[in-house]
Amino acid sequence: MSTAGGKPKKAFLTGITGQDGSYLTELLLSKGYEVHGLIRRSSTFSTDRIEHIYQDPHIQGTRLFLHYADLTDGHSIARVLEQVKPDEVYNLGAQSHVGVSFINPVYTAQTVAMGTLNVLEAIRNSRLPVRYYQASSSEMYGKVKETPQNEKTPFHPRSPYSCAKVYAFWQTVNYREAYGLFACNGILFNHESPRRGETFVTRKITRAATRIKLGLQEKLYLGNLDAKRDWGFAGDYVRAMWLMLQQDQPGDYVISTGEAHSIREFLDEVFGLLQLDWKQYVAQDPRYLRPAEVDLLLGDSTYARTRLNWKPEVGFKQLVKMMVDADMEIARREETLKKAGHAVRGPEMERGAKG
Ligand code: NAP
Ligand code: G4F
Repeated sequence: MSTAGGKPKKAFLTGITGQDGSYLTELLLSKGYEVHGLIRRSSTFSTDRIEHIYQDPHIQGTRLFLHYADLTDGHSIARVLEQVKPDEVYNLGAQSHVGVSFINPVYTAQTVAMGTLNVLEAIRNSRLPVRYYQASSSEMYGKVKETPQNEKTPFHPRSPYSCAKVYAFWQTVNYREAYGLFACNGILFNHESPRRGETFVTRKITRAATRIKLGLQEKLYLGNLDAKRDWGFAGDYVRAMWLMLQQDQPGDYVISTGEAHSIREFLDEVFGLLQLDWKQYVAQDPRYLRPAEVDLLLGDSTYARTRLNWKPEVGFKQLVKMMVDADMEIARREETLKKAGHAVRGPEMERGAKG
């Protein structure tokens, strides 16, 4: 069990309701932590990804606590921090969709850049001996200067999202250098899972392909199919976050698989598992093209593998199968509802929004 002064360690997470927040919560609870998470007020529940943990009678109200606050409201962050007095803070909250950041650049900067500064300031003013993790991104490499990308590769951000992440990266380094904060940047390459948001390309594809297989959807509309990404499994990546905060010294680490695939290859793999030819179902919609694209991301995580003794456990084909299997279960449930005469909402309903 992870303890501080004989008591269970306390972690505070922003973004607990997101993909990574849910996996990190499971990991921290398995290590004996008391976990505190920030949630935003919304008119519908946003806690689907952590509902199974929250409802566990051994955890609810004793080891997992949720607090209303918002990254754009520094006072709310400071209040929660003073109340919780955590040992570790994981700043995962963000408007994390690159495509949407071109539509809402100011809000994206408010959550990603100013939100990070709000968390760092709250920590500094609290004078608590906190260890801090910043969710930095491979998107910062953008128009890449070298391949593969490592901790020394210069950044060239290509979207409002990645410009804001570069700001947050350097503020994290600055608080380490200026105030001696134990602050780490995890420069994480794309990581996916059955809990991935449905408007990111991998999940959009696995949701659509499984629905197409069952006759619930006819077409899948996508943008640029030539981009390549280094896709890993989110469950592996949250382990790296935790490991960074357990070291003697803070640092910045690239976390990646070291293998890149194009969107076309991802489509081949997904539709192949379902014995379908994706070319019959996929069409291009210019609304999903971005004003500036990131063509290739491929990470070199040698430093993390040696210093943290970290490596990914789940490979590309295994990840795709995991996502297809999980989405096939959802599609089957939708099929049953449809047969019973209920309206089912598929990702196609979201075509009005960019994804
Ligand atoms: P995600 O699923 O989109 O989750 C984002 C989280 O941020 C959600 O919990 C969301 O809350 C919260 N959030 C958004 N705006 C907020 C605000 N104004 N105040 C407080 N919370 C807010 O993202 P993810 O994939 O788990 O990624 C976690 C972090 O890692 C993000 O910072 C992302 O930018 C970064 N990252 C992700 C990847 C990746 O491939 N997944 C790679 C590199 C870096 P609601 O549920 O209420 O919307
Ligand atoms: O799945 P994506 O939206 O992920 P993207 O832009 O790489 O960003 C994700 O990974 C980053 C780490 O590198 C994170 F920091 C960030 O928060 C997020 O989690 O798009 C991947 C690629 C892009 O090249 C995009 O243009 O897929 C292409 N794509 C093609 N059609 C599409 C679509 N992306 C989306 N979302 N929707 C499409 O229809």
